Amino acid sequence: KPAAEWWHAKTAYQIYPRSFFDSNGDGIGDIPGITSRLDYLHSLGIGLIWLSPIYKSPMDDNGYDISDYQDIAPEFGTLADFDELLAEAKKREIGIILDLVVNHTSDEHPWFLDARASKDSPYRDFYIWRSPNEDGTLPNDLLSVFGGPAWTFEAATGQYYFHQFSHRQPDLNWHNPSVRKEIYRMMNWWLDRGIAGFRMDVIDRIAKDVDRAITADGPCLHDYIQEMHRETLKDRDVVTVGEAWSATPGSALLYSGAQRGELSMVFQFEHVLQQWDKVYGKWRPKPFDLVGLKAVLSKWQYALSDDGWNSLFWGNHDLPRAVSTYGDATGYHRESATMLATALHFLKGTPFVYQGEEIGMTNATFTSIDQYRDIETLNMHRLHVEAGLSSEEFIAVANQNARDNARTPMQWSTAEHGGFTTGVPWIQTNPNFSRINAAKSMDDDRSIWNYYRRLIALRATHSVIVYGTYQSYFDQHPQVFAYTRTIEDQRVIVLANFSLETVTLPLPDELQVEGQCLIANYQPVERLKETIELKPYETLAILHT
Ligand code: TEU
Ligand code: CA
Repeated sequence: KPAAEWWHAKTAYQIYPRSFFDSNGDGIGDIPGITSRLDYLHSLGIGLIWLSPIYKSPMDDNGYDISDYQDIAPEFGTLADFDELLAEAKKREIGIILDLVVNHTSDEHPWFLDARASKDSPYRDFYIWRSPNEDGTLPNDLLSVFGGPAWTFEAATGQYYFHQFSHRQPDLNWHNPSVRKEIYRMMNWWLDRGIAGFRMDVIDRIAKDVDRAITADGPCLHDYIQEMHRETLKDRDVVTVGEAWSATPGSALLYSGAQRGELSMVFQFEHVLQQWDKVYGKWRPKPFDLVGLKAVLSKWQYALSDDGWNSLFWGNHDLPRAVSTYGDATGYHRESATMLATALHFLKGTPFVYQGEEIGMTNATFTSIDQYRDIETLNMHRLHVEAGLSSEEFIAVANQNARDNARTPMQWSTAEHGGFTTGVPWIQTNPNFSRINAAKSMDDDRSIWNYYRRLIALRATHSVIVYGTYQSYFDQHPQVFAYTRTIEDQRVIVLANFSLETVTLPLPDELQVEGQCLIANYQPVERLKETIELKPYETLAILHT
């Protein structure tokens, strides 16, 4: 059993700064805006904030393209604003973790500006350069995640540089010890400032071996993470989350095993990938499959039960809104949003709430490509249209899975633009803000927001939710997710109906118990008999002692 850590019982909240709160009317969310909303997060019970990138950046990928790791983007504020945010968060016992984006820099980073100018630059080997093949073709056929080749030609020096994302995000060469040294120095600079840790962007892709066409999970990956740990994290009481789309339960134990000296946990995406087409990914929707989803969730609960640690999330800034994806954003909005929260927050691991999820924000309903802002979506739109798809057909899919679904402004109130800005927002606010907004949700005791607040408080006060052993039930049931968490003489039973039908569920003897209803989104239930009838999206958790 892993030793208890301060962050085990915390609930985390992800802020996408650009869309959270605009303090000065320029239409872009900013750091003073976040500071002004700390009381909101504190009253929700949040103990940890993950801030998406706030560093200086030309914003080709909304800050995931960094041109100065030790400065703040002027549209977000200043270092003084950041220090104030940190201090104010600390007063409320909220730790702040920063996004560490070190697989690549911006093409405007001084290292790259110098490297691209000459083959003799001292920074040339900070990046990955290859000459064209003899017949003039690209070094190989590796592709960028955002579409098109992963190689861009640099005429000044006659070579290609490698980029797994946009051509404005050149990949760093982690096999160069000077690169690693610079990164560790920069990490220590932030850690000394008092941050609570890092979320590490595409950490599974840093140790690529391009000549063998290896991108994720490359050779030396875990050596580098262990070195990073020795040079920066060791002897500091911080929390780290590595983003790893390639993670399996096996590799997650390497990343997060207690004796490994690597990370606290990873974001793994098997539950997301399970829903995507094997070949076409998210651009070809698949019908929702609860049995498959449960199999993935259970697999991870069992695999990391004795060592390692899970992160728990339905959404983030790259994924569509949870209630639109797994629930019913119209007819059963409150019921399905609270059901999803329950199903996730009683699992073992650290829950991450993505901004707006706590009020049930839904996908955007854009009708024209001009309304989209995301580089990935704009690139994919161009490529799909070139390949013969109509713009309307593409937008129908983008409305389900594009990243901008999660990036529309946070809906604070019924004021214009949802109270996010007094100016013109950088991306359109979802017009449903008059119905779905924080002010209204905080006011109503039965709201999604108040339900999240109760859930988060339960985790903080019940060690069975933090450490209890997981056991799933009804694995083949196509509508209900059911599991228990057990520690010593305490057992929590969680039932969640993922469908808009009423389900009659016969219960096995061991679940026919009486207890305290911890939470429920219809009527509280204290006693489970031979059968239970679960209404559409009904959920409940009972503590039996
Ligand atoms: O995301 C990694 C990543 O692979 C995503 O781009 C994801 O695959 C894609 O959205 C699915 O279609 C991280 C960041 O979270 C993302 O915002 C950045 O764009 C990306 O890295 C590059 O830094
Ligand atoms: Ca602003």
